[in-house]
Amino acid sequence: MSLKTKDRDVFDAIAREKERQQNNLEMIASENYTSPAVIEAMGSHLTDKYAEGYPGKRYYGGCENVDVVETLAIERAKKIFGCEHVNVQPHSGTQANLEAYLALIEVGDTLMGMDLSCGGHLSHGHPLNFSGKHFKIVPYGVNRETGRIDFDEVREIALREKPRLIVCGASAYPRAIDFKKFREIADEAGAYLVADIAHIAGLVAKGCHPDPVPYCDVVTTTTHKTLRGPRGGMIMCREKYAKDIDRSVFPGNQGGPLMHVIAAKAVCFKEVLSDEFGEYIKRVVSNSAVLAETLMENGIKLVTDGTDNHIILIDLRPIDVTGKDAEALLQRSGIIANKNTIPYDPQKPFIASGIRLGTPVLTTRGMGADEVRQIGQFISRVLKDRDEKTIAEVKKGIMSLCGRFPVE
Ligand code: DSN
Repeated sequence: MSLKTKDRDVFDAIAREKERQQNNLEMIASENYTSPAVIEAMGSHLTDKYAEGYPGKRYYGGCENVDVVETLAIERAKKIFGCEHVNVQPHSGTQANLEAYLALIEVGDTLMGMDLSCGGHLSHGHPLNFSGKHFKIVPYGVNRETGRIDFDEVREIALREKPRLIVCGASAYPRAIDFKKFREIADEAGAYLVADIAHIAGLVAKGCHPDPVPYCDVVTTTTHKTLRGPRGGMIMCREKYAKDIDRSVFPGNQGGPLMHVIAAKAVCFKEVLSDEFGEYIKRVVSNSAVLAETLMENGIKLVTDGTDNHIILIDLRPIDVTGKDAEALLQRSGIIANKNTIPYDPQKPFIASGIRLGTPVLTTRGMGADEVRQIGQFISRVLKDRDEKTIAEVKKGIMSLCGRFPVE
């Protein structure tokens, strides 16, 4: 029986979500629209299968087909990132981080990560997250004036606190991350180095961001952001950590892997290996640069005064509007974004003084520099004017753009 016949409520909510995606500009930097092939793999019978263990070494019978998809995912990921070992089973990026930490260090050890309010991630040491509860956290931030990572400060903290593990990577940092510098500091401090490339994985895959693999003991990522795959995580590491990583994932922190998601990861990785994806990701970055330039030309202040990647972080304080209000104004105009703290934000995270924007979805829809310039002008008008006439005009313009770029 079809979903439509069996459960009209869920069917309708899914249909409305598709319409919402079509009729709005999705600019949340961590989101993307997957291909029909990725969605087909995710919605397959592989969801039915228990497959605890790894290809060829399972605790259940009947794993011959899931072994094929997991092996494909692993081999393709290795080819993309040039890494020695890959585990494609983590259910999420946070889980991948937990598994990476516990493969290398013990509960109670000192872990150094970027403060969430400066662009880091909950799983890099936030007090309410497992990372902050189970490890002694030493945070590092960014320079107050430049908004950029200050390596002198990172080094000073690392040498003083001697963390056993440093995690680098961010979820709201618009600049390139210098993994080589982090490696030098980790070596001086005697720490393991883990890079969380959840946001920039697609850029790393195609050489549009410095490569962490040569410098890090372990690299974690999600697969659903710039990689444009299914919602999930992945861990890459040097061969010498392979057994510890695999044990930390299963049986350490997970049971049965989500084989339908792993199949979709394999499909995503095949897409990433294509030249077409290379063109896509270059355009994500060039669109982000055009958007940053347009916003700044229109008097909008950006943290770090620009971007090197797919992320733009607006500092709203000079135009005297909060992140919460800006998010609502943009949503009424047909632009979906998220309020975000800016470094050393005077506001609480639920109000925030920033808006984070990203170009992955616009680019997936086929938009280029001309459209992004127009969108930058729309955003600037909404944020500065904040009146009904502007919102109505911009909404009309956005609807017309959305009509020209249908979602696959
Ligand atoms: N929530 C994700 C983001 O928006 O960046 C990180 O997990």
